[in-house]
Amino acid sequence: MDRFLSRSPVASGREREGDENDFPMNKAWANLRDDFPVLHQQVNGHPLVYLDNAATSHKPRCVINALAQFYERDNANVHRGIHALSNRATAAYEAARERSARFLGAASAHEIIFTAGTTDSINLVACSWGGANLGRGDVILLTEMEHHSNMVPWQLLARRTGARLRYVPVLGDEGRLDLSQLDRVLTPEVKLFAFTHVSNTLGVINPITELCARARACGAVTVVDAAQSAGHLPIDVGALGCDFLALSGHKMCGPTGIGILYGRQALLDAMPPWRGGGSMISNVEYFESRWAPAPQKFEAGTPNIADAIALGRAMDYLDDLGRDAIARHDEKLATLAYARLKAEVPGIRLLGPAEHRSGVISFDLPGVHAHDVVTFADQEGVALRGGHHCNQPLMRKLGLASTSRASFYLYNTEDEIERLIAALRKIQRFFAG
Ligand code: 7TS
Repeated sequence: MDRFLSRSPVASGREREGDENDFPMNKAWANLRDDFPVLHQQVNGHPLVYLDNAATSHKPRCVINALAQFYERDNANVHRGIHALSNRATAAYEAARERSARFLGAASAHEIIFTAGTTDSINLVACSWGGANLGRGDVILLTEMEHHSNMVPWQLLARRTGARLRYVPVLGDEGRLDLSQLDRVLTPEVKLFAFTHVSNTLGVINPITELCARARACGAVTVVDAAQSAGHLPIDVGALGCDFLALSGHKMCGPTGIGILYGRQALLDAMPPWRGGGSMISNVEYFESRWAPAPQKFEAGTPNIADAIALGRAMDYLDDLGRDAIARHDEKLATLAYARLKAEVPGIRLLGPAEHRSGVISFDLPGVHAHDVVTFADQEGVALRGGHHCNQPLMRKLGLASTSRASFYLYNTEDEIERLIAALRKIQRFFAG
């Protein structure tokens, strides 16, 4: 826990109340579930227990209202009109960029590119930076726990450029990276090292500051996949020293269809555009064009204006709660769930570490397919995910076809762990009988 407390406070622009060691730590935590309209419903005759937050999170009313307000009051295209609504829309869109820069500790809003999400952000780096900088003999280093989104774009790039892929191994069910192998795999041919901050299957939190430092010492550019961490842990790209960082709004209380690529200014300035169209140019002739500076260079066409603005509101919401407090909440629930599942569900195989972990817990109930687990849990009102979680190579390495997964977030409670365990016990009794 101390590692969260030791980080520098998040620049939210708002004062937090209460003692750092209190939990919940400020007024915003009181009645927090009331902020999420979707949580208050029955599913199959039971109050909903939503434990599929690694797939997507729910949205607080302030984010939903931000969307409605934009369409009801300010709707216009950005960066082109000089009428009142267009000016308002442009100001709000660019304010969301500034907000995102503060949220991530970026040096300037010019380092924030709005994308459709993590997948889109990683493809941008692969196409633009990768296409311009990689060639035969170069190595792209990944880890064995990467989501397909942080694997397939690099495979496509390797095929195009002749670069090779290499992997940092994962150590067994506990899921930690085998850092003793880093010197062997992180060699001077490695031009880019892409790794996830938090695994969406293992719940393991990787030592990304160390990975960035090691990569930098070797001259490799770093890409951090923050899809599972940006709404859960404090992140400061300056302190971290990464070159690129990707996130999805929908996993951090924001809307779907919006995400961010943070990129270090010097790299963005040197990168070619990856998509052509309106808004990304400074001058167009019939046979050639010149580009606008970053970030516009990477945002061709009409952007996702309303969702970017609502994402900024989600960042306000998260920082009002305090990302360090959210991290402690996730870890507390996940550690408790891990211990109780192990003690109370006979034969369960749990993935990921027992503690110092994020809120994602994958497990295998021997003799019951993950899809059966999820279907039965749904009958009890408990929303889980079953499958390979876009981690097929990792699953194969662990000798599994699929797992069931419970993933916790800020609105989950200890009572919901009770409901999860009761559902799993019932499933076991059904399949035993
Ligand atoms: N990287 C990680 C670590 C992820 O967990 C995900 C989505 C992505 C990238 C892709 O994010 P997207 O928003 O672009 O789709 N993970 C999951 C999951 O675990 N269940 O559903 C989606």
